[in-house]
Amino acid sequence: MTVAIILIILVVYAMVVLGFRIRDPELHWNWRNIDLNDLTFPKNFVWGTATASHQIEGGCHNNNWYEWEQSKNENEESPILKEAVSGEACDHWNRYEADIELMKQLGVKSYRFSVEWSKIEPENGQFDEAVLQHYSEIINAIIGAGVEPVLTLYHFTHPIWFKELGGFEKSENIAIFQRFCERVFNEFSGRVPRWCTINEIEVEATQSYFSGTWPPGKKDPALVGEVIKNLLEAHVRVYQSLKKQPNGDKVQIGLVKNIFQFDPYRSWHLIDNILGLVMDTVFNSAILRFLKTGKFRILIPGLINVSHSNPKAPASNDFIGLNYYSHFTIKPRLNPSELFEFKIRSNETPTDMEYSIYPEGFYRAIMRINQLGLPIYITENGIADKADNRRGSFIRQYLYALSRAIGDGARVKGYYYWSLMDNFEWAEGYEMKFGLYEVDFETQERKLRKGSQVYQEIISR
Ligand code: IFM
Repeated sequence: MTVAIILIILVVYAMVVLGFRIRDPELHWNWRNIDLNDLTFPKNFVWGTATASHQIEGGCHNNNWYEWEQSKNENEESPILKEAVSGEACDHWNRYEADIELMKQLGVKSYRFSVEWSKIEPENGQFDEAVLQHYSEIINAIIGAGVEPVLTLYHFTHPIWFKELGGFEKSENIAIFQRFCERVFNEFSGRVPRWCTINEIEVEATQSYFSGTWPPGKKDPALVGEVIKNLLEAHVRVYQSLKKQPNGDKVQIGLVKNIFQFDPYRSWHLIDNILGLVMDTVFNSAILRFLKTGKFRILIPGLINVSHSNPKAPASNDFIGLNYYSHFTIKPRLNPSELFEFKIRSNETPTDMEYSIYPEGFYRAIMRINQLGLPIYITENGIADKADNRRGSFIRQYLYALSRAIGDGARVKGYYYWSLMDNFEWAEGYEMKFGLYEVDFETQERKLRKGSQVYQEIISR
């Protein structure tokens, strides 16, 4: 009996730990043997930078994040670090021309930005022509500067009226989102050659419905599954519909997927491995499987039980956008309200966010997403580094990893640094400095950071 139990434990251990290791092994390179100047990028490789409307524009007073920023919990605390509100942000709405000049100085040839649904459709079914005209002028200015516009239709924010209808918790609301996407597409598809439908489905669903740190601040794992399912379905329907609109066959449309690996804090530890595997299923593998096969399933007994299928999903991306920052190293916590924690290992270099610098993970993520068989754009990659003492080496190491992945067969067509300038970093408010340009939020002055010059240099080479 005892022998049988020990055997069962060993088999489970081997299946989980080894299975995990074999599928996506945690790489570590010996950086002393690596020549960081050994970079090769294909001809016509696209160098760019990225932003999102709520984080930079200012004046977003009608969306779910605006409401969230004004809210307080039962202890009268704001959900945002240092009680920040997005407010005027970088005032990009008015300063876009000067900001496009900054892109030219960097040497980037492409710019990924998002449009603000709550400004374009302030009431259900009512579109604001003046706002559409303003975006049209921004797009013209981008093109006029010799930069290619890449437009994201949904980057975490939606109008308050949409939230009140249940947002993406309800599948019947997908049609409303689709109507908004069609309207924007029909305005700009003649001038915008690449479109991202939805940004980081998995991040929004887990932050908003698992940790509860983003609006609507719920902690309900079942809703995590439901919202991921609805956002995936929304992507497929929007893709299918936009492809049938004028210019649909001429432009590229794709989803933006964030990959964070969930590596075990201790590689030998069964529980760390199981936790990593479960997190990876929700965050990565269930979504990648849907994109590849059209079948979606998450089953975590007692927490999430959701399934869906759409045979059109495998043919619903002209490219895939990959956002990559780092991995999380996970371990259990003996606390009934928080069963696990992410802990940076002592031998890793932290960023200002709660994760480390991990360029090998960038290589892993690219090789993993490459299995979809689609052209890849790195739609975001960057570091929060207020002291600017890691940004330069971050850029060198991550671009080395990218070049190596391309050398090993990954079909990466372009890279967008996150972000053009410091901006409103969601629950972290203005504390996280992701910008190539530092922003003084009192004076709105922008200044290129020293570490960012590495990006400028590599582009010019
Ligand atoms: O600022 C965010 C962005 O909105 C989505 N991807 C990650 C970035 C940095 O955290």
